[in-house]
Amino acid sequence: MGAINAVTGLSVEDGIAIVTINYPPVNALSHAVREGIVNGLQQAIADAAVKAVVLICDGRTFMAGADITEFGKPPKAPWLPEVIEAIENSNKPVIAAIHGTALGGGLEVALGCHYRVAVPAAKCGLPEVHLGLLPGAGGTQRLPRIVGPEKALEMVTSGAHVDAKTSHAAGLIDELVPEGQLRAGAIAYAKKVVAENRPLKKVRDLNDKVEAARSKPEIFADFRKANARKFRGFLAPEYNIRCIEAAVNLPFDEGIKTERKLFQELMGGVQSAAQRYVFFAERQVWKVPDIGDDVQTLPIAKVGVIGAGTMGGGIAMNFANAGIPVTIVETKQEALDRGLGVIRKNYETTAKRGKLKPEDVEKRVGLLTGTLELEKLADCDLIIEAVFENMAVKKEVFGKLDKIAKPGAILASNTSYLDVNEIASATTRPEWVIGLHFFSPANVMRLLEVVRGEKTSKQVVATSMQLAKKIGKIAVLVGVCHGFVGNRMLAARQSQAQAMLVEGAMPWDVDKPLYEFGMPMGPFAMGDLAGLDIGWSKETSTSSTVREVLCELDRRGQKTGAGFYDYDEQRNAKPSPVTEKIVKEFAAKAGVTPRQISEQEILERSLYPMINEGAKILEEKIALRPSDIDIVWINGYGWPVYRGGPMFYADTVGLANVVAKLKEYAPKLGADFTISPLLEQLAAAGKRFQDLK
Ligand code: 3H9
Repeated sequence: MGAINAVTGLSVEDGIAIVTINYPPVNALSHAVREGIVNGLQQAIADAAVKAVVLICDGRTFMAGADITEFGKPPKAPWLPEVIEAIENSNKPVIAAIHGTALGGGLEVALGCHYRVAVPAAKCGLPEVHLGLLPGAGGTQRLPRIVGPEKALEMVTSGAHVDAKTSHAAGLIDELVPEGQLRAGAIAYAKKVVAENRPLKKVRDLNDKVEAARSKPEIFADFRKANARKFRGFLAPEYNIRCIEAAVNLPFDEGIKTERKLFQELMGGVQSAAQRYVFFAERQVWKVPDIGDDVQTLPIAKVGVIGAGTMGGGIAMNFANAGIPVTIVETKQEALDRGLGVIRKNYETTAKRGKLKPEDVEKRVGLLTGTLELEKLADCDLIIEAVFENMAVKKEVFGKLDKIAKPGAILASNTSYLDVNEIASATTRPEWVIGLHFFSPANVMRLLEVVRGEKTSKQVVATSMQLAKKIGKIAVLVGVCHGFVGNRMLAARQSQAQAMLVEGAMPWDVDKPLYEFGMPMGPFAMGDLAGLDIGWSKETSTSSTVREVLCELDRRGQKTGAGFYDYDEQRNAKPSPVTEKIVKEFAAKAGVTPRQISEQEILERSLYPMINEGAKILEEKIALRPSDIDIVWINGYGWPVYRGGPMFYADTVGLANVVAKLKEYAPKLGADFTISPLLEQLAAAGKRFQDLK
């Protein structure tokens, strides 16, 4: 095979030119790849012996998209749309040979080809929306011309990877070739195209499906309406929809102009910058600087979970879902039966929704064994304690586990606040102890804080991170402090929410700007959802906070139909006159004249103290990087991904602005409030959190 450039090869077999891209890991369409395709194609066209061209990739996948690392840098010709134009205008048929994932710009290249073949395991998709973008190399104009506007709308706004069989049925793939025989299959297909003298099929000229939709504007109106909740706050889905609309209503070249304009607008905006940052942050989070590939992970073939409550049950489900047997321990038969019953019901509900096969319900439930004896955990490779959040109780459990667990077993606590070092001190093997902080509901939430104790061994950390990946979590490695990363920052926000109540804001006044900022709900609505009585008891209640008084009135949140808000049967929230009265009484008791607090102040006092706490977390090396903190907030608390997480958001506000506001609000931020020196230093130097390396 001749070399076109460092990443592209060209060979000719029996009149078929094969342009091969080899740019690991994912054959992203970097400058060299684009150049290689164009030059390879030109040589093939110039060679009179060549009758058709196959475009194929080495390695694990077909091109997985534009090279995201080049975004934001000055563009270098040939630009991707030019590459695709060159392919489409080739006077010899070009056939894309797809394996792995043809994504984004990769699928757009394939759509520029005259024909597409793929192996059955291949997938196609336009996932640009996840980067806050739209397919900017003709994808929004060509896709609906093949699959129709309805399916195209779904694909570009969901970014879904569509399997080869479905793609074939939709016309996106012309022929499936046997697994492992892509090259030979593609060459054979190319020969067939030549032998049958098939036309140079240009997708841009296929107008039937878009024309048929031209008189049906309701397609778009209905789609927008049906997805309004899902798309709330995001720009990219709407921009993608507008492009498909343009494909339907405008000639191809005009549609392309619309696509280009909207693509550039998104690319220059803060949402896409945030989402691209998150893309890399999600991959960075797995990298632990002092743990290299030389650290061997341990096999985890059997897991023990102590506690069959909401948390323990959810945790156990994660492992059963991954095919790992779990032994669940409870202290009372009734609690054990209840816990196992809830798990079964959860699986059955999922099956009823069509998301799980009935036989899989039995398979997963079959992997769970309940017991009342802690000794039954003796053969587990990992034991996760999910008992009451109390240090004495946890230490007692770990003391017992130390005697029961086999040597080499990982002993994990699901504590959400407590000192993992102290818990470990109850054992004779602190190097085997780690925190695995799942978020509720544990079988649903993606985040796992992996809490590394002072003595936790590297092997235990590496195994926990690997296991997290296996059970579909995104793991963030954190150090020991009260509340770790997520809950420690949450506490900073909650204390301001409480303070603003006393100053004159109602719960709904505080919640509104946070919801509009993009959070799933504000702090008071969140309290109502979780239950206001967590950690509250009638016997010890002293009416000293609004929450306590609400609980005393049996307003314990959504589950009792009332909390900070009143709820109707459908659990719709309404501001409550009862709560309003209580809040006003508290303000009066504190001698405060209630004032109107602006939405801007509410937002700043909710978010900036969190950012300050995040900076302290970095100073104390509790988190490895600012982007890890952002991953915690996006995946554990629903921080809007288009704002990139609290630390990224702070960078967009400007750290000097954050510091100035914190100083202005300082008298209201509580007696213990101090500004993080790191935050002040960065602000003074005109730097961002992203500049920390
Ligand atoms: C686009 O195409 C725009 C066009 O429409 C218009 C242009 C004008 N670029 O995820 P992994 C890296 S936008 C650069 O761990 P997996 C990734 O950072 C693009 N780098 O592997 C990682 O690096 P490291 C539309 C990329 O097997 C390594 O590759 N396309 C790119 O779990 C391995 O990645 C997409 O959005 C890229 N495009 O999953 C697809 N992609 O090892 C984005 C990956 O240093 N990619 N890297 O951490 C994916 O969804 C997954 O990477 C993929 C493989 C499914 C392909």
